[in-house]
Amino acid sequence: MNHTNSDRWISGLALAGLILVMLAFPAHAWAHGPSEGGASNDDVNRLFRIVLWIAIPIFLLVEGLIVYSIIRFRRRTEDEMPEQVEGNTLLEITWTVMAFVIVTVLFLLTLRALQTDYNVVAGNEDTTPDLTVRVTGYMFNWDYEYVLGDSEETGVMTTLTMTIPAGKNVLLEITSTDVQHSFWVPDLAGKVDAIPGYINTMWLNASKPGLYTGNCAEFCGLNHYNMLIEVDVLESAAFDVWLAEQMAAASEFQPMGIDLESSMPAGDAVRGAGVFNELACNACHQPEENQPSGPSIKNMMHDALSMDEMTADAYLREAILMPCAQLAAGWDQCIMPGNYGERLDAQGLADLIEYIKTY
Ligand code: HEC
Ligand SMILES: [Cu+2]
Repeated sequence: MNHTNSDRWISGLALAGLILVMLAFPAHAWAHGPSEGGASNDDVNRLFRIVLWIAIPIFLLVEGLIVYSIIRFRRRTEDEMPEQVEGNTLLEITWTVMAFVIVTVLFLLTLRALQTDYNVVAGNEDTTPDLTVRVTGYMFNWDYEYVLGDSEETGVMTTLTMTIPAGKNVLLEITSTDVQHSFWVPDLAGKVDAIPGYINTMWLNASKPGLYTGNCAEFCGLNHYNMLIEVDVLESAAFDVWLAEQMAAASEFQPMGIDLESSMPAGDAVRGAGVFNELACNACHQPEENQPSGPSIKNMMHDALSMDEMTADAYLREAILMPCAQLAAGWDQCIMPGNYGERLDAQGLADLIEYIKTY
């Protein structure tokens, strides 16, 4: 019979295709595999390995029996019927009890891992963190505020990148100002939701310096895919230097607030481009038209020049410091963060405006 032969060819090709597809993606499959990045991850990894070692023999047993049965009991003649077996009480009780025992053991181990995860860094009784970072999610970014210990304000705030020391106990206090987000850096720790009006905590103790990346893990709007997380883990001494520099800069810093009146220094477009990235304005404003997250940066100057009652500079200044005061043409919702006045001084604002003008 010819068709069984071609059936074999088709299954063979399908299998080869599947293997090729699987070989093409291993980089993605492993990108967030178990890693050794941080202490709270160690518990998760331990749990993962235990489950893996329980699952491997079961997998081999089940697949082995399937393959054995396929070969041993295959149909040899057109009208052959296999022996009909109706139930086996002993076998059924055995596998029910075994499954129950396995699930119970995994449940208890998971419960233990959850507790060490959320209480304090594994094996450490100290409940005062070396550093606290207040993590605030908003569409579509994260702001980080640094606090020494659990209460000594530093005045340092960053966007885009969170910088922390290696080998120290860092407490994250995670919240959101708008909708629900989720903070997830797979190589450092598990996922913790960022919920408006509520603070969730997570302990980090990153073992190795390096740049760790993650993503908002809760669908939060059209630019959710681009709500990235970067954690820069520095050697403890390098972190102290970084923090001292940031604190010095923060103490000199004179935020604009909602000042729309005072005269401004001359701006510099190149520096402005840096500010635009640092404050992650580009998360919402790209050069492309018709983005759902914000007006194209290319249209800003056009919109600013078409204001009759104010100058282009005054319009851009107001649009940045008080985004809800008047919405850009075609927009009926204020989703731009309203706190840039706290993040910009007069020079930063002037630089930003100068940069927008280059489009
Ligand atoms: C969460 C997304 C988001 C972020 C982040 C954001 N914006 Fe906006 N921005 C908007 C939206 C939406 C509008 C239109 C509605 C409005 O005017 O508030 C807007 C409007 C503007 C306008 C007026 C544009 C026009 O064509 O009239 C300017 C200027 C502007 N943003 C600058 C900035 C700058 C500078 C930053 C960073 C410091 C920034 N935005 C960060 C979403 C964002
Ligand atoms: Cu989000």
